[in-house]
Amino acid sequence: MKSAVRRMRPRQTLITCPYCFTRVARDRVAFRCAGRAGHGTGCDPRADEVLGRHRGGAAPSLPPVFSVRRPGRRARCPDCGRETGWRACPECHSRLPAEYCANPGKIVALVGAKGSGKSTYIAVLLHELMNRVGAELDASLVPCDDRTIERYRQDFARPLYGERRLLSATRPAVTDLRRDPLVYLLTRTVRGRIRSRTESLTLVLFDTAGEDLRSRDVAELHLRYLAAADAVIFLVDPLELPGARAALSGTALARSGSLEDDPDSDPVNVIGRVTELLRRRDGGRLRIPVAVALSKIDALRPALERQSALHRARTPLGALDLDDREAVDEQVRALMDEWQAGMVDRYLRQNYTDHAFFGLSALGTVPEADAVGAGGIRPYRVEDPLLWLLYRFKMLDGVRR
Ligand SMILES: Nc1nc2c(ncn2[C@@H]2O[C@H](COP(=O)(O)OP(=O)(O)OP(=O)(O)O)[C@@H](O)[C@H]2O)c(=O)[nH]1
Ligand SMILES: [Zn+2]
Ligand SMILES: [Zn+2]
Repeated sequence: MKSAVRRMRPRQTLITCPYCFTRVARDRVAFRCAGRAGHGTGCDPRADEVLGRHRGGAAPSLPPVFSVRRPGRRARCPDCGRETGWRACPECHSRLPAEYCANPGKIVALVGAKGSGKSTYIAVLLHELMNRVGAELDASLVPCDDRTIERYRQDFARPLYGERRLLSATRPAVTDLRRDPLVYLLTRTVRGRIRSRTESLTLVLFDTAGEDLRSRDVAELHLRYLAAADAVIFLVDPLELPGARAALSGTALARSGSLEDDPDSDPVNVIGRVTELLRRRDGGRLRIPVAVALSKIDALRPALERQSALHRARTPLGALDLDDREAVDEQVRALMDEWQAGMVDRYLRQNYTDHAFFGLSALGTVPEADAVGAGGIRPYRVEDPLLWLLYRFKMLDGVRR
């Protein structure tokens, strides 16, 4: 009897708010009154201090948030009696999208040192998921809220794809008023032998700069973000690995090592800090999959051997090509060794049960002064870490050729 009860209350009864990363029990999900919209008889908007505090700006003016005893898809406002389907996080009052509540999915955290290419990577990855890779995987990528739509357009798509300008440096999140993460739901129909099922991955992209994670003054939000993560992608800029500089020439060499004396740009420091924070929730080796991706691999390609897996394009199979995956992993590991960065691998092996190496380029070529190269944006293997994670989460098949 007991076990039956337990089976009926799976872990799914907790939803992680993708904005403040608080774990919320399903029966604590709050609602926001629909207000007067198109009706004329709802509650008046008022300053929502809770939401304002969370976002770090002025309190927005919105109808009130309320809780009910047994929250379903809709609830009646106790003040005005009007029905609403607008669900909200009880902690931060952010809207919880219906599709997210139905299928909370996995949270993927993206972390990288200063200048490692996070913003550019996010912009290009999202663009690829909406276009080429989305089509290949038969997956849809849906932004979960209006701020995500707006931020993507304004901060990422317009400058990079519209104006072909390189993205400017992100300010540390602590001082950033627009510290809302970008929240997307990546949904795939996975064909099973008996029936198909829909699986979702919540991509919560919160461009965490390495300096946000210095152990003493870590912001509460970053802690919760990492504590909620089901997977981590570390972006490592190979141009900041001292050993890799020998392989560079021309513009790439001129652009490398610019942050040499800045400990925040050291990938090993960033990986160490994140691991320390993750340890606060788990002892022993950490079980979440970790993808370590060398960004800006374009700068190194001239120096790589011709037969290197990093010269090949991935064949679009709609599945993870396991042979290709192993070849790239091996190649990047070997490169790291050659660059005296082999300790990254050893450190990860000691601390995580599952990690893999990747090499990618968001831009495809070394950029000119502050513009995208003449050939435009030609991303290379940007989707690889995500495909691997989808495979790990059983949302994508693995094939051998
Ligand atoms: N060669 C090459 N350079 C890149 C690539 N992506 C980004 N860069 C360069 O790296 C610089 C930093 O990129 P950002 O995307 O701003 O890096 P970030 O990690 O968001 O930086 P912070 O916001 O300072 O933490 C850019 O100005 C580009 O010049 C790439 O794919 N190839
Ligand atoms: Zn919240
Ligand atoms: Zn009301």
